[in-house]
Amino acid sequence: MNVHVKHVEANEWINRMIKLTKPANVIMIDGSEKQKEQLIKEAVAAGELLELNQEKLPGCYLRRSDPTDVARVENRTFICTEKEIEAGPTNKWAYAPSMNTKMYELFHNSMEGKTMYIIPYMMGPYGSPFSKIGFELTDSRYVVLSMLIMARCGNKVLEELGEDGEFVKGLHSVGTMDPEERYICHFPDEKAIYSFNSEYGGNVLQGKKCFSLRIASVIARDEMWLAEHMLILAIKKPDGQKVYVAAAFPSACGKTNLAMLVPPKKFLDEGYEVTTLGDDIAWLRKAPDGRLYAINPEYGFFGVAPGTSAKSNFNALESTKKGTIFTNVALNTDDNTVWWESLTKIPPENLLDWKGNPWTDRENTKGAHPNSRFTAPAENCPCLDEDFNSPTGVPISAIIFGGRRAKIMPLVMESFDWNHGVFLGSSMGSETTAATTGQVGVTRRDPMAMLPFCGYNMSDYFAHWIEMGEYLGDKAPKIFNVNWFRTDDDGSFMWPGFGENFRVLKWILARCEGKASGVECEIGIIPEEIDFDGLDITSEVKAELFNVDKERWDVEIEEIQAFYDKLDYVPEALEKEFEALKKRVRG
Ligand code: GTP
Ligand code: SPV
Ligand code: MN
Repeated sequence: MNVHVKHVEANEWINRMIKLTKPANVIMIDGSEKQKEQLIKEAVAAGELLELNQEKLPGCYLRRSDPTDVARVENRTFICTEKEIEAGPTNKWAYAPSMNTKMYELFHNSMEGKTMYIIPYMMGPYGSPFSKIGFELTDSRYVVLSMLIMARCGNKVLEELGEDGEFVKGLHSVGTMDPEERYICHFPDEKAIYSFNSEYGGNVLQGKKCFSLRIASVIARDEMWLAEHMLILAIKKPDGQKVYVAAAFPSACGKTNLAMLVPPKKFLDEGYEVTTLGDDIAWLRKAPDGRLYAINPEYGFFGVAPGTSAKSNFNALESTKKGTIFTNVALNTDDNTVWWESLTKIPPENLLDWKGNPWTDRENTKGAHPNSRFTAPAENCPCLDEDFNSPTGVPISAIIFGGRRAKIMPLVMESFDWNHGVFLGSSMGSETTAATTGQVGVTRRDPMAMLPFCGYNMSDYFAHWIEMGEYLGDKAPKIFNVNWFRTDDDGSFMWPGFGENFRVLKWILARCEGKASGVECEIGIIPEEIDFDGLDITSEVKAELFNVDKERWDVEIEEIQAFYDKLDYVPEALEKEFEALKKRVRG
């Protein structure tokens, strides 16, 4: 069994992987509708996908995963290098030669009797200096069909690769699904990715977190750009001018929702409009005009289903109406459609839960898994920005960091300058969510929302951010911090969030244009005034949303210190920022 690819090095590597894994059959993914239809047919026949109501949801399918395989597995995700210091204390490190041997053993004969699909994929628009190419060799049809949504795949990519282009190598096998032997391995030096015993998105759709963040962050460090866990959106002002922002929030903390936000009616009437460029990953580079430009390397949305409704995120829901794969949501057996928590206030009567059993204990169990997802083509999104496929990307005016903080962080603040903004990113905390296995709701440091995704030493990553500021000089975007998740004494969210977050974006926009005033406080610059007009919110709540509680900040400083102490080093510029914060808070 062998294949022929024009690219010499790719051809040699692919045939070596075929020899190693010994598939019974090899299929090259060409990106055609016809091939996709054939694969869907086979997947349905094999029970890997369940066909949904094709009148209501054309081209949509339901996937039920292995119940142990529902999220990213950070304790099974490795950065494999020669020296531990290259991965740093925030990553799980493995000695590259030993892990290589382990991979060789795992993948030996791993595709016996199965078909290997060769997916040539591109992260980024065609014909763009930002874009990069990878191959994923997989024995999972579900992975192929998901990759076809999430990345640009097929013959067109092979054409762009040519005979000597660069590419990232990727191998994936479903294996036995043994969670103890689950491996998500990255070899930054070889630019290689291996995923074994999982079929969950973030573990195995290798173009996503594995390539576009872990491997790309290393390339970005070397080539002086940024690969970040950020959404990209555009705000069109009533005068027609567009301003672009990028925002990094940890997993399941609101990127998809902010990216597709519908402004409150008042602002729509005034002529504001929000359009989406990306909901999870941004690659950012200095352009010839000196500004920082961003592209979204992905081609689809792998979004959190629960919480998504016509009210909370109309555009995301619309995006899932055709050509979408739903994973681990509930099935409405009356009309063969999908359901998840909050899709409707009252759940339909006849539901199978995410495991496929009648959903009877509705008090104590969930219908959909909390990390159930939709995999939807970006082109479906009603508010997709016209520059989604632009090879040059869009110029970023503001970078926003944020997380889930019940008490400490204000609704919004601006950093004093770039380095202070990098400090805010580096010291970010957030309560954990269901997007990764482990306890939910514990606060952990998640710098720049990149804790699970930075492919190299976090200290060097911080130093790289500081260096990017120097490189961009006075054309660097302004940096902000937001928090939609402040709670009152009952534990309820104080801020309505979702579309109302536009009010915060509007202040950010005005700050970028030098048109709004801010007040310097201990932790940053907070708004003197924010447009709360038409919002039912008390003055006490307004005040509380911006309250800086010195006692809590005293504890926060200790927590930041504990995190910084764990790192190999803290760049001097950040030490300085931290010292200045301590002085301002503690006097
Ligand atoms: P990943 O895909 O894991 O990276 O997640 P994400 O950052 O794109 O998060 P997403 O927008 O999918 O939101 C995750 C959860 O947060 C959903 O359950 C949302 O309903 C909820 N959420 C998003 N925005 C807001 C908000 O402004 N306020 C509140 N209270 N919840 C929000
Ligand atoms: C996240 O967890 O940040 C996601 C989903 O966007 S995953 O692709 O699994 O990483
Ligand atoms: Mn994400």
